[in-house]
Amino acid sequence: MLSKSMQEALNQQVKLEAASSHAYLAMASWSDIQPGLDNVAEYFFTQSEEEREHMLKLMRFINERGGFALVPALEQPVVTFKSLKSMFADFLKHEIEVSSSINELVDQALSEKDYATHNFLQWYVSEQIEEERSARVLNDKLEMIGEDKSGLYLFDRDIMMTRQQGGKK
Ligand code: OFO
Repeated sequence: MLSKSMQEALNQQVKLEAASSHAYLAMASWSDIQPGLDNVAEYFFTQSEEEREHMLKLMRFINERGGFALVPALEQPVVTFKSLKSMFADFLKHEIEVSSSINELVDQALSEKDYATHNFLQWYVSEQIEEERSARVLNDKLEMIGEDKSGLYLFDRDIMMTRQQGGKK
């Protein structure tokens, strides 16, 4: 059984995962209307769906453990970006924030001796390591490419491989 405070904290994470899904959906749509970024758009559409799955997984856990998972209200995310580089910088920043939020949940689970939640959260800990890694790799690549058009062409062509290398389909 979840404590009231654990339940509230997990519901906050539900909201953060939903907000991530929304933010990445906006990145997908913006990329979709830029010339030559079809695969970047696909990358963020997929990423957005994945964040929704993270949200659902949390909601099911909260309900299974005797809590009540709340569907969160969401604000409109940032929908336009000044460049591809700035969008990817936001992506990394966002993932770092999510990781730190997961770490706080792990802390709370430990301090409440809630080992079931602690165990459940380990999946998110591993997932965040992977997601931060992908976001860092992509930011590093963009840094190297700079304004080089053929580099950007290859970046778009190969972006889905970044997911596969991280074990994602
Ligand atoms: Fe939910 O996995 Fe990243 O944010």
